[in-house]
Amino acid sequence: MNIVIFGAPGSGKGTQSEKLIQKYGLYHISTGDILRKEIQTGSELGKIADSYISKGQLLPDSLIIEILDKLFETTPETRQGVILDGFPRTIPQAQALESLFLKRGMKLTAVIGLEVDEPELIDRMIKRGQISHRSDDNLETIKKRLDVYHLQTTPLKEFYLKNGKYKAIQGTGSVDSIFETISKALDSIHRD
Ligand code: B4P
Repeated sequence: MNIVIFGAPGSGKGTQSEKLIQKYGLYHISTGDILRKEIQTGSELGKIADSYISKGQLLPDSLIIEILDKLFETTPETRQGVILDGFPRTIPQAQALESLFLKRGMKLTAVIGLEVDEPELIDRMIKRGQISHRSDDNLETIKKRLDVYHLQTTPLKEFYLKNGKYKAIQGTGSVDSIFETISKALDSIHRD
């Protein structure tokens, strides 16, 4: 199983991914986590990532695609199935994922689209910011991230609806009830 978990910032991609990796034994690839680790260690990549993340912008496609390609090349565990959390975020990234999978004989099972309205997204990220102190979880940057999401990331929904991979999931309610809905959707795809 190779899954993309898709949604606006704060829609619960990371939260649901944690549960999905436990149930399905998938390898978790969170581009946000990868970049935050680089920032923590103060690497060159971390410095570049910080300059985009703290402004609520996406990193350049070429850079993020190179990171992913290297990760697949050097991580044999990705062959057991992956959950991609935060990638792809643009059409060029989705096209790169297609060739990345093709090169390795992997197939995309489904795109789980977590759908949450904007006031709830803002509320969640503000709350998270109070605990995480993430440089991008403040109101000004959150608004910028939502603009970027509408402009650069939402076209992906159409992209994946067209190829029949997109499964819309209501992303509000308890974490467990959302997880149950996702599991049912995945189990029915797997049975077919
Ligand atoms: P990400 O790390 O992907 O950040 P995110 O979209 O904010 O997180 P997510 O949707 O996973 O939210 P979470 O589960 O934590 O990206 C950060 C930045 O990195 C991007 O803005 C960009 O700059 C850069 N980046 C990453 N990938 C990139 C790419 N491919 N290309 C270019 N740049 C890239 O949930 C949020 C909060 O809600 C949590 O506090 C959680 O506890 C809470 N929550 C979750 N589910 C809930 C529920 N059901 N009810 C109530 N609260 C809930």
